[in-house]
Amino acid sequence: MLPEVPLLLSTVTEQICPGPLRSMAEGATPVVPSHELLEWAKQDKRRFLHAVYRVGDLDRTINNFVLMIRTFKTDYGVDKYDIGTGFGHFTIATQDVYKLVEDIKAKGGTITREPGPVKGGSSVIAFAKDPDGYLFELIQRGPTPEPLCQVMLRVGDLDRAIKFYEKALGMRLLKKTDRPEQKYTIAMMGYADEYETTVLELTYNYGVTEYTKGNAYAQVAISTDDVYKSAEVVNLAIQELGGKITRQPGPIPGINTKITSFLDPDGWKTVLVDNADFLKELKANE
Ligand SMILES: N[C@@H](CCC(=O)N[C@@H](CS)C(=O)NCC(=O)O)C(=O)O
Repeated sequence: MLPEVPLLLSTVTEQICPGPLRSMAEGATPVVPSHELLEWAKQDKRRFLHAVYRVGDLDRTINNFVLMIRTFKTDYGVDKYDIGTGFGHFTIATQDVYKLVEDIKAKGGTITREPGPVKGGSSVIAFAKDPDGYLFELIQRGPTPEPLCQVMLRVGDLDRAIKFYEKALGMRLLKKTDRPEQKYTIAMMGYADEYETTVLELTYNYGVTEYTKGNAYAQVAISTDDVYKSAEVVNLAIQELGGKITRQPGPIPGINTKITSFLDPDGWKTVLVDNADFLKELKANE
């Protein structure tokens, strides 16, 4: 059993998973037929482990956090990052958005959208901006084991993105919401009910097919029991839908945690991390 630790937000100023950039898993001839590989990805022990984003001043970020987020990783000497137009926000669930907004204001934080029902829907939301310019959506919900409940990324082709995450990562389309008045559609992708786990919130704005990535937001990390097999599955999805393997499966030198990483067809990065190695890292850091 994996421990029920909430998804972590990691702030970094360097690529934690450097590796040679190759166009795809070179020479990866699947030894298992592709339909079995795709099925295996759905059965694999997958969960969101953390999201990584870069900040200009780690102490400032930690001091500014009044939210339930654990941050780690250290600094690099860069004090400003470009968030780009594609990254949307991290969503934090709280039982009382109004109170959280008051707390953030009292501590000098910036609220960019006052609490109230989302336009075109009923969930009560607000938005806060952190010192690096990252937006945090605050959403009112009952108690949850995963307070960091959504990572919102904008995509240029929603059907392609849904197919990609289903195939490459064995995720399920948990919910699709179209808001024609607001001219956007969102797809919630994940491994379990969106009220129980962190999900990817993929947003398509009508007619917008390109966004800038900037260099601030980095990636989400997802667990797997087998990074090698995972890379073969990802490769199948890449061949059909686009994307790129950015790190071949294998241990990170010095740490020995096995990972593989890739970009989706929109250029968003995911790192798959070996379950047992990740638990070893957690224990070592206790
Ligand atoms: N054009 C928006 C589409 C996504 C969107 O509007 N999301 C909702 C939350 S699901 C929102 O931010 N609503 C703002 C509001 O209700 O004030 C974007 O790209 O951020």
